[in-house]
Amino acid sequence: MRFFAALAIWLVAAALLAPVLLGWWAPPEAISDLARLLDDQLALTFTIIAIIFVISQAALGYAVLRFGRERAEPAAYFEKNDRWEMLWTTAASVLFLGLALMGYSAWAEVRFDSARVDRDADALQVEVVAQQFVWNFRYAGADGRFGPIDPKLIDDSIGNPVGVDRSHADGADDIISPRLVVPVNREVTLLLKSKDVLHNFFVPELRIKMDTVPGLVGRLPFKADKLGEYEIACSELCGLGHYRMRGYLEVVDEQRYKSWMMEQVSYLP
Ligand SMILES: [Cu+2]
Repeated sequence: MRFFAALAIWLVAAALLAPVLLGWWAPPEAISDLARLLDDQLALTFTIIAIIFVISQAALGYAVLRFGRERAEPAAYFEKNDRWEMLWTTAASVLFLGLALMGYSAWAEVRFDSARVDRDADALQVEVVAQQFVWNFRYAGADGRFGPIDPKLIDDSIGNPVGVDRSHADGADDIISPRLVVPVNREVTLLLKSKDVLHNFFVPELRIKMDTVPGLVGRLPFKADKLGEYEIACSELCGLGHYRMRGYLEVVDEQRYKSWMMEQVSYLP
């Protein structure tokens, strides 16, 4: 009986490890330095945790095998052992604090360093306006300045879902697109906004996600280094149509970006 109990423990442990070790579970391809940095951090955490997991599950199975109930010899009993207590508490603290400190730089990279306003100067700024249940992307146009916004001007039927003031010089050339098109290897800063409820901007390949909060502007920087089309998912349950709130990020070369921009300009009212 104890043999089967030990075997069951080891089998369950193996079944939990298999999807990761055999590559059945893997995140989608990373398309930025930051995504790879986060992946490395995750891999390091998983590796350390997996080693501890294997050792502890092996020991658990062994203990069941060795000291199972049918055995005549009882396991030694002791109330407490300060030395062991100290040892594993210290080991766990060092491990968790160490991982947190190592991961901190990756986290700070997005939340502090690259999100700094003064680093935005050369970045392509794109405003992301979420609404139930679509994504709108606004580019500042040739003048590089976003026009003022007035909620009274919001009108989806004339292609003005964000309410940009077209009569203002800054707003006349603003481009509004249902697709997020960015040049490859270019710093991009997204300015996240919401028209109604909480949404969440998530691109799995970039490993970035952030809430869009009504009344606030979230800054989300990224630099994609691989051409392609990637899905943007709304990652916050935002209403009945949440499941179909999906957009696309298109990473294109500089030339394609320019021609796409020209095309958009030709659609301007
Ligand atoms: Cu949503």
